[in-house]
Amino acid sequence: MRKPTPEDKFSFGLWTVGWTGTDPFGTSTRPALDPWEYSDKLAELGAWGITFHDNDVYPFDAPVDVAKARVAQLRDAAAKAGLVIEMVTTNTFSHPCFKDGGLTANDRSVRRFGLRKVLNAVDIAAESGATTFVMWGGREGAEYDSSKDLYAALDRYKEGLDTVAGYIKSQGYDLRIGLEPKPNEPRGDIFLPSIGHALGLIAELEHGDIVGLNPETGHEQMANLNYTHGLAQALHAKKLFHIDLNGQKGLKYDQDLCFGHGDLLSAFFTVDLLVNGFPSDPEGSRYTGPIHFDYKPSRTEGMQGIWDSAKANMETYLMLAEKARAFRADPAVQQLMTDNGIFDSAVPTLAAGESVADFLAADEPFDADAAGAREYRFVELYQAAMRHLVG
Ligand code: 3MF
Ligand code: MG
Ligand code: MG
Ligand code: MG
Repeated sequence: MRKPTPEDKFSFGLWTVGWTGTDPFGTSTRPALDPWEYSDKLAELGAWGITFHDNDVYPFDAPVDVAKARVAQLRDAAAKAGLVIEMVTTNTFSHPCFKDGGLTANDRSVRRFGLRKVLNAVDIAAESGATTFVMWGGREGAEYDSSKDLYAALDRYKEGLDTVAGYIKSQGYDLRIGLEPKPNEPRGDIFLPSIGHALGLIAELEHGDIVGLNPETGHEQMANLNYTHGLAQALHAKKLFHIDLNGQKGLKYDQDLCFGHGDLLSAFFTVDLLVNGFPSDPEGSRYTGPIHFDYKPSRTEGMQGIWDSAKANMETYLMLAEKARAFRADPAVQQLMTDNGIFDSAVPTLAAGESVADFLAADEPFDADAAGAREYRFVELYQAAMRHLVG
């Protein structure tokens, strides 16, 4: 497989390669490097960009001058390595003060502090040249339904998002917000648990034009949802601003495996959508943003395993991209897609200019039995994908 290049737009969160293996049951299994120590190696492996939370770079309680100096040092290292900082986000989940949320905490003083922290990270994002600002509300949620006025909490979420989006506009920043849905973990139930829920709230925002989505493979799969379908709906709404690719094996804790190390066929169709678009390929319906990985090198791995796994994400994506292109270019696949009726689905159900009255008045013959007996051959097309993938 060819080596990744910056044209592939692969990027990594500092918290991914930088994860030391701490989990609820055990301490770290690897040392932490300084945030600026990851750039050279990532660039060498062929990555294009990096992303970070404010507190991946400086501690929660760092004085302003220390925080600024550390971000500057990271920016410098990234620039020297030829990496872009494409996305920045805020940690509103680690410190105990956020145990009941950042923007939706019942405690108003926490919400005011959380909002300030987010706005501060927005400034850092803009100064770092990032074009996406991700908001994962990991602690926005509850374990106990009795603990929340859910209507008010959604109002506070909306208020917080509109304040951040309005601030971005007022500062003239070239930034768009990507909301990252997740059903649970660390909260029992997180607000905005799926792509659809997030799209619903975005539609209610005053500044929703610059608010979209950053869907993560594993998060949708933790809700037993189809990630590729979710990406499609976000694209349909013109709201797919960013992605978090990784691997997840069904309904478990958030595994953050390497991309493709979970449901491989699902990953294949995710890549097919990302590289080939929809069969009808309407203008502007393609995703052109970063191919961002949000995974964790398993805690069984040492420093070698960090780089093995970072490479694995990119290698698998490139292998699947090659297979997905060959799949669509295969004449037998095109014929099966025709037989499946896939191209027919792009034809509007009503004719151009046809009124509902004309439609209802039309005495159109329909052979229900013939339609019921139709052979779609969906299985054979899927098997053709299987042949391309593992044949
Ligand atoms: C948690 C996540 C987060 C988000 C990050 C912003 C720590 O499950 O996926 O990673 O991705 O906060 O991008
Ligand atoms: Mg995650
Ligand atoms: Mg995850
Ligand atoms: Mg994520």
